Amino acid sequence: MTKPKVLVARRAPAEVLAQLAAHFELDRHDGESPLGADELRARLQGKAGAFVTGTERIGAELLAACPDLKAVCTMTVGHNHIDLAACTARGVLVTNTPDVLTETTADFGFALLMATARRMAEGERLLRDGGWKSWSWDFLAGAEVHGSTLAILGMGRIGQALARRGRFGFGMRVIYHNRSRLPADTEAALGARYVGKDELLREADHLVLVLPYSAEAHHCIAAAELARMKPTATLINIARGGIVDEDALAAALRERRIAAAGLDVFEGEPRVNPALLALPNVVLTPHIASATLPTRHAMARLAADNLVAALTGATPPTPLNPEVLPL
Ligand code: 8YV
Repeated sequence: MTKPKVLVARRAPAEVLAQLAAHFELDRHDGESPLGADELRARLQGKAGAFVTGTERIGAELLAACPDLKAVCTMTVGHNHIDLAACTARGVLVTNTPDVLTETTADFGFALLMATARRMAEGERLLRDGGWKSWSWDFLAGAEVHGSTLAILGMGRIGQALARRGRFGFGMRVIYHNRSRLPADTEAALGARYVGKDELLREADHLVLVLPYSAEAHHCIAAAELARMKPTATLINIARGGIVDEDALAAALRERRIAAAGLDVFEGEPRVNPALLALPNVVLTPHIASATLPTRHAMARLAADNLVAALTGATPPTPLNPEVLPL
């Protein structure tokens, strides 16, 4: 029996490639840069499945040009790079990788918050540049983390993992805003209080963005929202770059209308807005919130498990549009 053909669009761990190769005929793109749109379309011809990451855009036009495609399994929890409605309309299954990266991503979110509030990157740069000459009472003095107000926009799995760290690790007051309010017992267990978006912005000492990206979330933190924040506040984004209007953020940081920002995601990544690069009070990291080896292995395994299940008639563990099943 011939094996179904599958495109593995980015490098993946060896054990995951071996698992996929046991079931499928693989076409692997092992280059360090993602395939361009035309090349992706060409390589998907005749493929029943695709193992992708956040760098592959799967839109309606591409789907129309790849009629054999039955399953797109992404090694990410966020899936704004995939047109889910278009996939569903064509009966193409989409899966993502929730849960396995929650704690790791929350760890990084907290690390970025700490580094930003306590000016760690600025201090490190200054020291390496030979700028550490002496001591003074306000030398690199930052914002307090323990006992301050942690404001979380987007209270899904990662938001809740951040809330636990803030509440129980650092004795923070936790407030959140989300499309839907959590059940009362979940709020109580997290020690988190639901507030409107305005109150969230006004009360935040540290505002962390962990909401999924959508048309509605595009630039939902822009000049008007930044103007509501305290001048001492920090803003952390570990969700998607497009949620923040980067020009408005750069202006607010430059004019010290907010104190600092920590960004792991960018609107045009891997390009970074030059206005942000020019500022001292922003910590910039290259989209690495889920980047530990155990977590990246778990993400790749889950994406592969989904693909194998989808194309062998089994039930995929984490489908986004299970209504298209069976394929
Ligand atoms: C990915 C992420 O590593 O899962 C997500 O949604 O943002 C990260 O964990 C990133 O998208 C690269 O593919």
